[in-house]
Amino acid sequence: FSPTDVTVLFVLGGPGAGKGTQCARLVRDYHFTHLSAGDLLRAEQDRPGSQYGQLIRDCIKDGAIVPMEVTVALLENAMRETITTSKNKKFLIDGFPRKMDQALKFEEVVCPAKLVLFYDCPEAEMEKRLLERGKTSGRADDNADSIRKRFRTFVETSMPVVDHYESEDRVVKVDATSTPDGVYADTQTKLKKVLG
Ligand code: UP5
Ligand code: MG
Repeated sequence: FSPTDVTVLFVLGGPGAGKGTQCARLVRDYHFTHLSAGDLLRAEQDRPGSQYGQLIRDCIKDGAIVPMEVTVALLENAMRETITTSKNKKFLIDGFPRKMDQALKFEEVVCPAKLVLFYDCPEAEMEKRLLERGKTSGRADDNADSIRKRFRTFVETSMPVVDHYESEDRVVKVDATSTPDGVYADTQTKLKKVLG
């Protein structure tokens, strides 16, 4: 596909900041296709015959970043499939890029992102949300030990990506502490200002 007629928004934020929750609302109202890198990795992990299953399982449990070749390929395939089957070319890429090498690679080989939506949330609030979700989510990383590791990776590895985009003036930052609908209202206001 041609990078020039594809629109990509990166949706970033710490673990449990509400990226998926907000993406669902944006999909409902603006006809984006939502691609969560974490969801794609979990699906690949469970795909019979995948050569990356164990690697992905280990990384997710440790809150570590899966090597970018795997994630970029999954995203690129999903985009290609969406464009072929539904003709939709507007994508929310959720939870990616979370390491500088991924950011540079994706924008080089797939396409540049139009902007970066960043959900800003204090750790204490994110931890509360994840522990609550962990009671029923079945996610291997919704436990105190994995959450601590996810937070560390976020601060050390993923925030520099946000700072990089911030320095290029490409970040729309939204406070993610209020209710889901409150955060969404703020998202809409800020996106409107930037995208019109
Ligand atoms: N909730 C949401 N919004 C709320 C609000 N405003 N008020 C109160 N509660 C709110 O929300 C989390 C929980 O909070 C839910 O129960 C929700 O109802 C509630 P959600 O919308 O799911 O938040 P989200 O930010 O999407 O949290 P998630 O857990 O998905 O974030 P992560 O970034 O940790 O997870 P992800 O799936 O993206 O990645 C998982 C792992 O995959 C990574 O740790 C890493 O190991 C691996 N990975 C890579 O290696 N490479 C990648 O590129 C991507 C992932
Ligand atoms: Mg998510």
